Amino acid sequence: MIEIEKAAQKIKNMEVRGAADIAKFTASTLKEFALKVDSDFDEKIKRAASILLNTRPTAVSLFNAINYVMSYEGETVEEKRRSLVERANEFIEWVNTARAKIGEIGAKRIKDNSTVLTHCNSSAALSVIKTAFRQGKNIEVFATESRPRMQGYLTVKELSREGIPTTLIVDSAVRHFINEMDYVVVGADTITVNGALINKIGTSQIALAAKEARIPFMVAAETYKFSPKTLFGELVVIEERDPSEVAPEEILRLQIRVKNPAFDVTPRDYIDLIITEIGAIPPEMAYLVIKERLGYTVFDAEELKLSAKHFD
Ligand code: RUB
Repeated sequence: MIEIEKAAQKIKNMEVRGAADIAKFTASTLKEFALKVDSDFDEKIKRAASILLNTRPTAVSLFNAINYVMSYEGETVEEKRRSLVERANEFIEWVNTARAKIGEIGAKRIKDNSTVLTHCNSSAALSVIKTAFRQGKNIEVFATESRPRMQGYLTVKELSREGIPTTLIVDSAVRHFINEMDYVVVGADTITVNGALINKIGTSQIALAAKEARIPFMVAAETYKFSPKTLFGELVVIEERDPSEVAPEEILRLQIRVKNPAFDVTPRDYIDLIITEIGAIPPEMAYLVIKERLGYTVFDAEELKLSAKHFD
């Protein structure tokens, strides 16, 4: 179990981060682990899944990845192993192909000679931007720092490697620049059944500024970012991270509270379009994705518990 603990630590300390990469890394960690298990297969895999699930609470991609891989079948250890490995490979393939497809679909929405604002570091959002640029569109990007973990630095590095003209701004400068933007494109950690977006803290303020300025606000989200759990009434847990990420020791020593929520909720009214690998949809269609694509309906509450029980 030591390699599982190590993998879990990588997710917790954000060495592996971003909803898609967390999901993919988890599927591949479970697969590697399954290849080594020789006895008590179900029990050991369940323990491993549970450790991985308890790393970060907000991105439903982690839950969906584990649920997908854990729905393996078979009687013997060999059969179970083969089935699990196959499912893990399928999930990894899903992550890779969806990202590219989102790029293709989303790029069609980006016009030539336009400026795009993005927040944090989303592989799906960057796939849209990079695809549009590679198609020869003349585009420019504004990227926020995304305090406190500065994922914006990763974004500007990636964009500058690509040769895309990029401007880095502090998070609080968004409204100052919003009228110079043509689009906002961000990623997603979770999309709820009512079409709300959960993404990096600050996303909802950007959506508010975009709405006020009538700038289209688009979300790039693979269908495994849609939450079946919200269909059964569960609220999305917003991860609260350590205050030390926000303030230095001299401030933390004062008699004050420091709050550090990692994500926030953008209501669906602020979202123009969600770009998924199966099409560009309005947020109102979230339930259909959960039903048709992920296979859950309101009648499946028991079934959800059943599959979740694998790693409770
Ligand atoms: C990352 C973040 C990203 C989404 C989508 O937060 O909020 O916008 O996860 O990313 P953190 P992707 O850095 O705290 O993990 O499109 O790559 O899945």
